[in-house]
Amino acid sequence: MESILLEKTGQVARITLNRPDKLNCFDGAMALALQEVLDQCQDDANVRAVYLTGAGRAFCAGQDLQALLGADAPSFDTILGDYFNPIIERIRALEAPVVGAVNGVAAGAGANLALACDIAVAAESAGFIQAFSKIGLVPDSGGTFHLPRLIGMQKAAALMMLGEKVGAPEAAAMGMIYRTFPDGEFADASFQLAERLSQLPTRALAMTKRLLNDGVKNDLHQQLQLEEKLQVEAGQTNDFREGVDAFLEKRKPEFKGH
Ligand code: LHQ
Repeated sequence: MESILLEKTGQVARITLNRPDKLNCFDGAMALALQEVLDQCQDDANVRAVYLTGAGRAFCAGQDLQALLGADAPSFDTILGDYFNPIIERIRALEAPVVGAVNGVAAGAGANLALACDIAVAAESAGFIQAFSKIGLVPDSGGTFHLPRLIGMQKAAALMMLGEKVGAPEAAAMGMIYRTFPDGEFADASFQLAERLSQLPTRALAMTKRLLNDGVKNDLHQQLQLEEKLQVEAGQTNDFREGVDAFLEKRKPEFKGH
């Protein structure tokens, strides 16, 4: 059974974490397979949105803890340097927006994988656990970068130190994720979000993502300069012309993504 599935529906790439009997926790092969499909998404001009979800009842339980045992267990350097970090960096660098569709529990690196997505949404019964402290580790996979920026230092510290589970509605209320959907509607509603994104002006969304990425390290002057540069670029796209034409003609725009 493939541990990562990639299917294309229209211009959406659906990536499924697929080890449901182990709550989609990652071993090395699965991490490398996810890197590979993220590269395929980046290289395919026809992919205008990415949808990342888990098979079965969980989103992802982080690192496969069983794979840490035995003589051929990977070192922690390898697990982070070769497996998880390149996944997080690929998601942040991917030009197409990534929807993290958290269908069930997201724990450890699995929770932080969801937080690295551009728009994370969750089923109402899903939950997030910064499980690291429970096993004597520190948060990784970008969690200490993304979580305090999303919910503030105090709450991030409490969640990361206590390792308590946060239910999806509470996660949405504190700004950790964009929103929840009722369980019965989750699969369709979250996928529709990715479909909507795939019909928007893709170049402008990619530049928006770059602005948000760079905004955390730039000062105001640098950020204003970058906004100006990218707005000039956005203003040269066909989608900008189409957006203005459609507005003036009082019709729905048909964005082509360039
Ligand atoms: C698992 C796992 C799992 C193996 C469920 N591994 N089997 C970076 C650097 C270096 C080293 C380490 O890691 C990292 C990054 C990290 O991600 S560290 C954090 C690793 N993850 C965790 O500590 C979470 C461990 N899992 C859990 O706490 C629970 O399974 C949660 C709360 C996610 C779900 O609980 P339940 O709904 O009660 O399910 P369960 O515990 O019964 O799990 C179902 C099965 O999945 C079970 O197997 P079994 O054969 O008994 O049915 C679990 O052993 C297996 N599983 N997570 N990470």
